[in-house]
Amino acid sequence: MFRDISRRKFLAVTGGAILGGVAASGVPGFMRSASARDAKGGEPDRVVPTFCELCFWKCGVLAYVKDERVVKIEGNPRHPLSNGMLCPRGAGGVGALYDPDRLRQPLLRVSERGEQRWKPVSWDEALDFTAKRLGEVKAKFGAGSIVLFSHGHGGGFFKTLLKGMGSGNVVAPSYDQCRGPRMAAFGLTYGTDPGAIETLDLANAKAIAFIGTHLGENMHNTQVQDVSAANAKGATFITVDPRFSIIASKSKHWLPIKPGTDTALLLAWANVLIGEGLYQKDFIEKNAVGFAELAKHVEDKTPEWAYLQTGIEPQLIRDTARELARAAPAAMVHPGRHVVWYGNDTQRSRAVAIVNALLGNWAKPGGFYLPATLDVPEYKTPAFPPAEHFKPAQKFPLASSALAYDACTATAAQPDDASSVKAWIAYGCNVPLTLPNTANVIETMKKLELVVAIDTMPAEITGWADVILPENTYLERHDELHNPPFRTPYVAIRQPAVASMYDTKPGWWIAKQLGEKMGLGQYFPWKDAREYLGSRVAAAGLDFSQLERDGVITRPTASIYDLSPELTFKTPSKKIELFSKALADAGLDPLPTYEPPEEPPTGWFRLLFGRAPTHTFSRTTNNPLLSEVFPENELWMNAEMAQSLGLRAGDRVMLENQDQVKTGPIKLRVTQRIRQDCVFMVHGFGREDRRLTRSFRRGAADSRLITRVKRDPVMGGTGMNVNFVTVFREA
Ligand SMILES: Nc1nc2c(c(=O)[nH]1)N[C@H]1C(S)=C(S)[C@@H](COP(=O)(O)OP(=O)(O)OC[C@H]3O[C@@H](n4cnc5c(=O)[nH]c(N)nc54)[C@H](O)[C@@H]3O)O[C@H]1N2
Ligand SMILES: Nc1nc2c(c(=O)[nH]1)N[C@H]1C(S)=C(S)[C@@H](COP(=O)(O)OP(=O)(O)OC[C@H]3O[C@@H](n4cnc5c(=O)[nH]c(N)nc54)[C@H](O)[C@@H]3O)O[C@H]1N2
Ligand code: SF4
Ligand SMILES: [Mo]
Repeated sequence: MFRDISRRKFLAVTGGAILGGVAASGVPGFMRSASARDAKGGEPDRVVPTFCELCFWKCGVLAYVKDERVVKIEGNPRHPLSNGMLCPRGAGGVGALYDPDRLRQPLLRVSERGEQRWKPVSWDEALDFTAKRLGEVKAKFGAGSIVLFSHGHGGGFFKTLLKGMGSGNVVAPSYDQCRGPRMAAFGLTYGTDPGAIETLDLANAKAIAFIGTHLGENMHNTQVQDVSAANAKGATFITVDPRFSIIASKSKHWLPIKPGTDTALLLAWANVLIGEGLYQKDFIEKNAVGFAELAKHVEDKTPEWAYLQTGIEPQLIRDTARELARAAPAAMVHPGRHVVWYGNDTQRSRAVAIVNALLGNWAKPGGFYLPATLDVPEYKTPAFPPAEHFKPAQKFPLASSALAYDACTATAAQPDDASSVKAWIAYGCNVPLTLPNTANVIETMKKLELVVAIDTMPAEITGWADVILPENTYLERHDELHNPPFRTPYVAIRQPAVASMYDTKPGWWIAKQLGEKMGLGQYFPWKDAREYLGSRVAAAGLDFSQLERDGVITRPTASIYDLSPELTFKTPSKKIELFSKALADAGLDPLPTYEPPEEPPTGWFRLLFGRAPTHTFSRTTNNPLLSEVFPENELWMNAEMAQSLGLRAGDRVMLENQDQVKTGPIKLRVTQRIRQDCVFMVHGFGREDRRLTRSFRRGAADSRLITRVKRDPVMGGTGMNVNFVTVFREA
């Protein structure tokens, strides 16, 4: 199958880079692969610059094409996110293109949902069906009954379609199952969130504390490069994690915290910084409100108090706080990204924001920098009709948008209730594995009038869809421009390296066709994506042919720091709000309070989960190249616990949670690198679609065991680290 790319070579390069990286530079994993000539034994016919979709960081890549096949992918040296390097997943993008299990043509269900019987149809038939059914649902239940679950860059075209229909229900698990609490917390404290490409000056930081956030497993390319640079310059890392993560292995201090107690640690750090007068006094005086209230609030949150909660020795709490203070303002507590852990997550993220404020690192080298954007005007289209919404069962005062979890709950509401959800459109979002409690999501989907899936692969979501619209992969399509706020302002283009394989189509084309069939053509007035992109780029005064040639256009940044003593923030007080009046007004704690987590009963473990360097959720678990490097997930268990349960490394074990949900088998990894009270697995495995020949039933799915969530009272995030499991050998 891989007649062009040598699989062995890929394994040698990626595997070597991960391990070599760990050993040498400390932070694992990207690869600067061999030259094009090495890869294929000859010059490529062309090299097409585009950007990656193996995760959502969107690094610039160069696709080497020979005989109309992509033979290799490298980092685009011009692109400021990749700087010529990719993470192993990005390099494995060829595997996404040539996965023989890909969806190949539009499919219509011919039986009950869940029976997985399909009939291949023409695009015309699939699109007619979808447009007609969406129209019927809208006519009967209103536009507010239609929801779009979206993840991935092409989702924008479907958002336009949804808004054109009059629905405001764009939901994203990357919000309420991911970084929502951080967005709320930094919004409340600083008036702005660090953003999708976090505005962290990691490379210049002299001390960085990582609260859980497991860079190294979390392979966001630019950040891994920046942290490697900081490491090379001798920065001090402090990692707070119940598990000895890759970044913990590169840290001066590993704080193996009791899960769910981080807010106690952060308050104790604030106690030390304030109590010992180590905070940036002048910065706080000129730039923050609520210091007196904060000082009083943390007065009794001593390291001795925190020790009883966290299990971290008081002296270590003091030492690490002092170490951060010594490096300040070039010191930070990394704000993390996936922060929906225990329900009180916005408050924990507020504590992170507050400790950063005490370090005085806003707009300072080695702290949070001020990004810039290369602005590209929008394509002019008519205004959308007023947006209708479904009615969530519970309202959250500071949720920035409709929530994915609520969309699922609202689907299960009364069948005749006009405010409940009736149709799901899923774009690049594998809802049954992505929302907590797979079995519940599946039961919910049975109640829907319509499920539409736009995907590249068979997946749990496509298995339940009425119609499957197969998108081509990122290497075969144009897409929306990418110009996020960043230290280097830039605009990047995604463009096809090779023609579409099979009978697959780009997302922009699918959305435009549906729009036209639904009488919403005015929102897609352009002929094709190239015309759309070209006209936007020209309106920005940029050269489109340069963008097509280089893949990216950058502008120098004036300055990403502001060293003036007094800054202005986008909060109501125009200052950093240590004490949050907005939270007080909403009846919530204006200063972060610590809630002790529920303890696992004796004999039970807390279930934790995270990433592996070579995979992105369920996106890559079937990828022929990446699945060979990391074929299945394992269950991490502390060695003493394994011994007391009579379990051995490599055993196939089953897991059962507090609600008698069982899953597995999964291979046991016995290690000293995790606390005794928890177990850990990588998310994205335990696939249940038989069409996935490489990942079907390999490993286990955390999502099935997450039958309980604890909602964040501020923004509605679903804290998912609140499930307990027992572990036993497979019968
Ligand atoms: N249990 C559990 N749940 C989690 C997490 C966890 O760790 N554990 N993590 C949470 C986090 S942090 C996030 S951000 C969310 C992410 O979860 P999702 O929003 O669901 O994102 P993915 O899992 O990446 O989506 C995968 C789907 O996109 C498809 N896909 C891949 N490429 C393309 C493409 O080019 N076009 C289209 N149309 N489809 C494509 C894949 O085939 C797959 O079906 O999950 C959250 N949910
Ligand atoms: N390779 C790869 N990289 C990715 C992704 C991917 O799928 N694959 N996904 C991307 C996305 S969308 C996101 S959101 C990020 C997610 O990556 P991060 O934001 O880094 O995610 P976390 O949930 O912080 O990371 C899980 C870590 O938290 C630890 N942990 C669990 N409970 C606790 C606790 O109570 N306290 C503390 N201190 N630590 C705890 C776990 O042991 C684990 O090491 O990764 C991004 N990068
Ligand atoms: S971090 Fe890796 S997977 Fe994500 S966009 Fe960059 S190269 Fe692709
Ligand atoms: Mo995420």
